[in-house]
Amino acid sequence: MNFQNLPNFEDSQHYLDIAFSASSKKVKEQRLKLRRFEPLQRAKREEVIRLDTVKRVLARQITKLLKSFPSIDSLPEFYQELIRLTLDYKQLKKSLAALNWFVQKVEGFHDRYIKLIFKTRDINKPKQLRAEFYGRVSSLIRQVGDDLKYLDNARKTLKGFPDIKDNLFTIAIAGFPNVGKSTLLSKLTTSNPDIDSYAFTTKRLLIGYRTHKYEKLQFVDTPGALNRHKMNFIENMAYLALKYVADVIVYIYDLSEPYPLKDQIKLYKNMKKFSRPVIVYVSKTDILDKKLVEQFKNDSGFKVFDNIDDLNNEILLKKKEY
Ligand SMILES: Nc1nc2c(ncn2[C@@H]2O[C@H](COP(=O)(O)OP(=O)(O)OP(=O)(O)O)[C@@H](O)[C@H]2O)c(=O)[nH]1
Ligand SMILES: [Mg+2]
Repeated sequence: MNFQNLPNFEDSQHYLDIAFSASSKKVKEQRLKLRRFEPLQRAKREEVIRLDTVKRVLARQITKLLKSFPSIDSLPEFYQELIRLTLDYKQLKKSLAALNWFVQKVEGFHDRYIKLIFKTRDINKPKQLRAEFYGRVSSLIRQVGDDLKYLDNARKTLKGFPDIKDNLFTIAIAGFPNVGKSTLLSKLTTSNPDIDSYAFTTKRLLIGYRTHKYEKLQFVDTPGALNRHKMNFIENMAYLALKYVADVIVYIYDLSEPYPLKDQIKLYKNMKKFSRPVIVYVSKTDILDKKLVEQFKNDSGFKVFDNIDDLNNEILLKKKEY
């Protein structure tokens, strides 16, 4: 899902200005035609044009915003949870409903005031009715001013969400900070992530792709330490990616132990809760004592991969089995 192109929600005055100026413009355009009518008819028709335009412009602008906003209940679970985590879900729904309410109210007032304009025999009345309608509309849109603000903030939050495709076979790369997750991502995909020698280099969910036999594979680098009780935002996001997006997990052991092996084993065991196949990979074997790697492979009790080609084949095998 890509939330990058959601349009801005402007403040209420912005929409009023657009609607009112469009209505003046429309009347100007029609002025010649309107001259054909006798004064009462002309006064009526002029105001009807204004009301129609204001209603149409407002309904179109606000409906466009509503349509551009993702329908939360039909989003993939990953995004629904992410929204629950980062936004006030109730407020979000309330604000969207408020904008819907606004459009309906404007349409209701429009119909009512059009009828009143048609009925009157007083030449001054159409203008008065139009002013009243404008007042009503201004007050209505002010009532949803906070909702527009809230939705614009929500839009900014959504913009920061990672663009994860929910229809691709997905491999999550997990492990402690600094073990080489991003390095592995760059080896397995065409992406070029930031890699550095300190822990917590990666500050967002990194996503990479590779095509195998015309089929795209999605790789997600899940940064952070996932064994903490109080997880920060990025760790929560990584957790949700493992829970909802991953089809296979590649768990990296780093035997140079930036984090003690026993903690790495504990985190590895924790991966079980996601009920996905977990492939184990040991990183940095180029700088590690060969004996240490062999010993780990023998003692660990599970299958361990230490080179990229074998790891790749195992991933493809898991995909086949999927
Ligand atoms: N020699 C060697 N160095 C590696 C290997 N993999 C990673 N490194 C180094 O280990 C450090 C951490 O690598 P990253 O790929 O940034 O590790 P990470 O798990 O993404 O780290 P965070 O994003 O901080 O969680 C970097 O200095 C890498 O160059 C490897 O296979 N061999
Ligand atoms: Mg990283």
